[in-house]
Amino acid sequence: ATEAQYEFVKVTTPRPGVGMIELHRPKALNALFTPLIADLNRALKSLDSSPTINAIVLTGSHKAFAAGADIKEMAPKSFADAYGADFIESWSELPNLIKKPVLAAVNGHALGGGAELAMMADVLYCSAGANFGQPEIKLGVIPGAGGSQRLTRAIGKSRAMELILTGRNFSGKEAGEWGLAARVFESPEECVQGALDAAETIAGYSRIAVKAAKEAVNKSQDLGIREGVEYERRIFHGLFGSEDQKIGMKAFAEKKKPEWVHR
Ligand code: CO8
Repeated sequence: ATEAQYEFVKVTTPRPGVGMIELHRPKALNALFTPLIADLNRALKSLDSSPTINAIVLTGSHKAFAAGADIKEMAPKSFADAYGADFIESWSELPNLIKKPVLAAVNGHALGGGAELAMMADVLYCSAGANFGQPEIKLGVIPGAGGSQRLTRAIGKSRAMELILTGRNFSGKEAGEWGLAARVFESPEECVQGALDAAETIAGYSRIAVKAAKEAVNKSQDLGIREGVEYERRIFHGLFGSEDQKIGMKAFAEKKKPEWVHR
C-alpha cells in the first residue's frame, strides 16, 4: 500500500526492512477515531504481509503519540451501541494479528487509548518528557483497550491501581523506571531514531527466528511458567528444521556474517 491510500497515518520505509507508521491527525492530537483506526489496522496488515518488511515502528508526532480515544465520537454511544458493535474489539488487533515485531516510539501525550495502543506494541520506547496516563476515570468510565491488564502486568498492581483510580498522569522517565518502557531517550528525535535503529537490527536477522522469538515471548503473558517453557522448547526444537539455523551456526564457526535464506 502506498501513502496516498491513507488519510490518518503516514507509512514510510526509512531503513532497509523497516516500515514506519506515523499516526497523523494533528488537529486532534491523534485522538483515535474510527477512520484513523481503520487506516492503522490496514497499514499494519499491509506491512505485516509485505515480503520486504521485517520490523515495524509505530509513532505519533513529537506533541502526541495519541491523546486517547476520540471523546466526542464516544460521548453519544449507548450501551447497546457499544456492546452490540463490539466497540474497541477491532481497535485491539495489534497483538493478535500482527506477527512481525512492532516497536512503539512514544513522544508527547499517550493518554487513555493512546497509552493502551503503546502498550500493545512488542517493545515500548519513549522520551523522558512523554505524558502517559489512564484518565478514563475522569470521564466516568475505565480503560477499555487492555489498560487495566497490560499496565498492571507491566508495573505491578499497586502502581497500576493508583494510576487508574486517580487518573494521574506519569512521565516517560517514570515509565522507564517502572519497566513499562524498554528505553527512555532525552528527546523525541532520539526516541524515533532509537526505535528505527533497533528495528533495523531486528530486520537483519532471520525472519523465521524473529517470528518464533516474538511468539514465544508473547506466550509468557498467557501461560504458566511450566507450559511456557515447554512451549518455548517445542519452538526451539522446530527451528532446527530451518535453513537459517544451519546458516547461523555454520557462519559462527567460520567467523563469517550469516546470509539468511529467510529475510
Ligand atoms: N478526543 C477528542 N478530541 C481530543 C482528544 C480526545 N481524546 N484529545 C484532544 N482532543 C482535541 C481537543 O478537543 C482539541 O480540539 P479543538 O481544537 O477542536 O478544541 C485538540 O485536540 C487540541 O487539544 P487541546 O486544545 O485540549 O490541547 P492541550 O495541549 O491544551 O491539551 C491534552 C492536551 C491534555 C492531551 C488534552 O487535549 C486532553 O486532556 N485530552 C483528553 C485526554 C483524555 O482524556 N484521553 C482519554 C480518552 S478516554 C479513552 O481513551 C478510552 C479508551 C478506550 C479504548 C481506546 C482503544 C484504542
